[in-house]
Amino acid sequence: MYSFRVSDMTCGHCVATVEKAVKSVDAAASVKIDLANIAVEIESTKPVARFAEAIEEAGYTPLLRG
Ligand SMILES: [Cu+2]
Repeated sequence: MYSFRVSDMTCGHCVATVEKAVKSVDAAASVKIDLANIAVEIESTKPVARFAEAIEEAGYTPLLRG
């Protein structure tokens, strides 16, 4: 599982945008977003860099945790 902190994710719209970005990399990915903790957890077999890139392209700043 990949775990990111996305500190500039501030509302439900951001959550939807980040989720869409994740799904654009892997439609089958399982994504869990906790807005209160600015946490994005992704379960996928695709490389983590692809998700970081997609979240950046959506206008956010993903920080890989762990
Ligand atoms: Cu927002």
